Amino acid sequence: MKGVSPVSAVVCLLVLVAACASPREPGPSEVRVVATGLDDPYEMVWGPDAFLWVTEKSGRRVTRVDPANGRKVVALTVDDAVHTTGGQDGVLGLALHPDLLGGKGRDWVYLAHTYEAGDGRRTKIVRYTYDPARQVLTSPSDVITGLVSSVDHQSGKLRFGPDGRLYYTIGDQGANQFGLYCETIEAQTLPTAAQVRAGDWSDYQGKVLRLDLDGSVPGDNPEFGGVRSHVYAVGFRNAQGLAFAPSGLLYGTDQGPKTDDEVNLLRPGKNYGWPHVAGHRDGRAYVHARWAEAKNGCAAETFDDYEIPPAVPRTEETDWDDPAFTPPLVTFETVDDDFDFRADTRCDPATAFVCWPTPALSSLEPGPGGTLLATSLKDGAVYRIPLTSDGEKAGAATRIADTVNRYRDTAVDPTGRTLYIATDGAGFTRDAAGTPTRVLANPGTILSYEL
Ligand SMILES: [Ca+2]
Ligand SMILES: [Ca+2]
Repeated sequence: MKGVSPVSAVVCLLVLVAACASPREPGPSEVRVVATGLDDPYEMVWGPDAFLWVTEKSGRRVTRVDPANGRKVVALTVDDAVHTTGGQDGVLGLALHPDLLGGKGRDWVYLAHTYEAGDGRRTKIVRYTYDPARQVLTSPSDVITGLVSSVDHQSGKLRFGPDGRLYYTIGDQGANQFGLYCETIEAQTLPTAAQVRAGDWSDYQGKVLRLDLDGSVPGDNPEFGGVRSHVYAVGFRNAQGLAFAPSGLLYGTDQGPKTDDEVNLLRPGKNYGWPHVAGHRDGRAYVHARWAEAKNGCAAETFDDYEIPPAVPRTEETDWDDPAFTPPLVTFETVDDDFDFRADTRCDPATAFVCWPTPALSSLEPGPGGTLLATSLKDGAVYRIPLTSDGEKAGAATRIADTVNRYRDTAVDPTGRTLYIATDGAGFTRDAAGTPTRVLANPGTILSYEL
């Protein structure tokens, strides 16, 4: 377990470095191992059977875990799911119908996963029926198919809303950076009426979607540009957190490019800014470099995380405005324009992203006492975010449950006292000193922590 020495606490006070911005809470609770041997658990939900229902992204399974003893029962192997080694695709979001095991004939479980379509990889959402006698998921029925997919920024979180609709986050697919730097970010691109009529969902990336349970477009979905589609809100980069609070308000996280991870209050018809804006529209430490529009063609340019070549057009945050723009409730690690992203010499070019200040928020869960709980991939920590009583504002986050792991998702038991945390199987995180490491304390594990 990580701890904060008095010396480092004093150093934090003195220099107020970004990593110290969220004070750690004292407390007697410790992190315990519940179950091991999971292949990149991605989404974890507390079920009415008092089991944790877990998707395994690379394992291409849905596994039920008994939190009392860690026993694992495979409910489904997704034969047509595909996963790229090291990629963000695979078996992703899971949502349970509220009538599951309620004796109403609606023992339904919704699952999102990547699959091989004729013309490349896509994502679909499928409804399965749970057979409690055999403890397996059967009778797959497609809800929606043909959603975009790539190796990066899938987001892929699925929720059953209090309004009886499905909500799904779909990321910007990792466009405009790293190996995909010549792809254009389509998070602001709106589907046309002709596309909706044709069932063409190819412009849904970088959005939050809202679907009827049969996959159709709800009649009360918002219109964007005069067109009603599955799109509920636009302008996201990698929205891996999605949570309905008991109030019915919907919250989500987004991962910033190097700064400005976000917690957002999600409302229909709103624009959350990406890629024009990261965090607030404040012109701090982010400009949008449009690599695909490079003067001599994108391929003529070499991608660089820090220097934008003169031939690559750029847009400042303040160059863009939209009345629907909705700033985040909270940002994590907003830094100033002169922040040196290369200053941390503990990272090399291959691990630079680990040293950039953002925590890489990876999930969101309602916590006790009107809080939200967000996991971090780069910190192996859960951030506890207090909300105001009306849910419209949030206070400063505090860190709990620190370990050297990549935290992927959480679930809370019905008492609200025990928090379960699922960890990635591999990848980089930061150790207690903030140094990048790929030695994870508990890879592919479900941990518990008493709140
Ligand atoms: Ca945003
Ligand atoms: Ca900003």
